[in-house]
Amino acid sequence: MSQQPFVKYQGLGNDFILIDNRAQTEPLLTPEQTIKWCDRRFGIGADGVIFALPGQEGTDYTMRIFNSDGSEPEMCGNGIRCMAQFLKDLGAPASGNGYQIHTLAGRIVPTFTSDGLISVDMGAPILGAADIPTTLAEGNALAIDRSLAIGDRTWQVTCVSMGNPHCITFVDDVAAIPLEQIGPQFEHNSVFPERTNTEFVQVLGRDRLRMRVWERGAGVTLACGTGACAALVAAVLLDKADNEAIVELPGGNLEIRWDRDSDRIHMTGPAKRMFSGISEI
Ligand code: ZDP
Repeated sequence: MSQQPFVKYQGLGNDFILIDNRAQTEPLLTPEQTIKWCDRRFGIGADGVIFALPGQEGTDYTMRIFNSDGSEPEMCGNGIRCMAQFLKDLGAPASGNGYQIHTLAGRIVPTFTSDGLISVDMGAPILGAADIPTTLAEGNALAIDRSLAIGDRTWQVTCVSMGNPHCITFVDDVAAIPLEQIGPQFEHNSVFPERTNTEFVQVLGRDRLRMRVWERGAGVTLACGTGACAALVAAVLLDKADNEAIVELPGGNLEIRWDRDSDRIHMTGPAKRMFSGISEI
């Protein structure tokens, strides 16, 4: 392909290739090119590619993201922090102390905190089974604490969508979970018609969770922003946590708060620019 500039960012080790796509309404890469770019040995290496497109529906910009397998998720929590930092680094004009960003999960609003972090209004969690989607509950009932047989055991799972689907299961020791082995069996289980992201969560206290994730379309990653939000929601619904908690991920910590008055979730964490380059892939 022609020479395409890119910038590499990571949020807690969940890493993305960012493309300045503000002059066109369609992503500059195809899903097939994305798979090649994300390859860690034959490409640039990333968990996904993010396109910063012109705004829609009254927003400043639009984010689209392709996973490393070329599939397109609705939303990405770590990715939207990287996108906000990318726009700031580009000097892109904002409507306030942050950006209004259109995503396939609706309008998401990241703002910059005084201590160099990015705080994101992630919107409301979606709890109806049909909307998530999962068939683990009837129609649009809540899929809380449902039994799911995978591998040689039955897991108690709770399903939450943050625009993208998540399946959360609480365990005594996240370190003991064979992610690579069972993650794909959750992701591709027939009870998840759009596949699913899966979070294994250990409760350290009512204000502290530890989590490991198997991501839909990306496999094991060091962090998942939407997953951390979904994990807190599941923990609150099962009365294992309060409305505000630190979520420890392999790549570092996120602060998650569920404002029950507005029903919106706020996620705060870092996003860092690592390097820029010109792809010749
Ligand atoms: O839903 C999906 O297919 C996820 N793989 C999208 C990426 C989610 C992410 N890890 C996040 O931080 O929310 C980027």
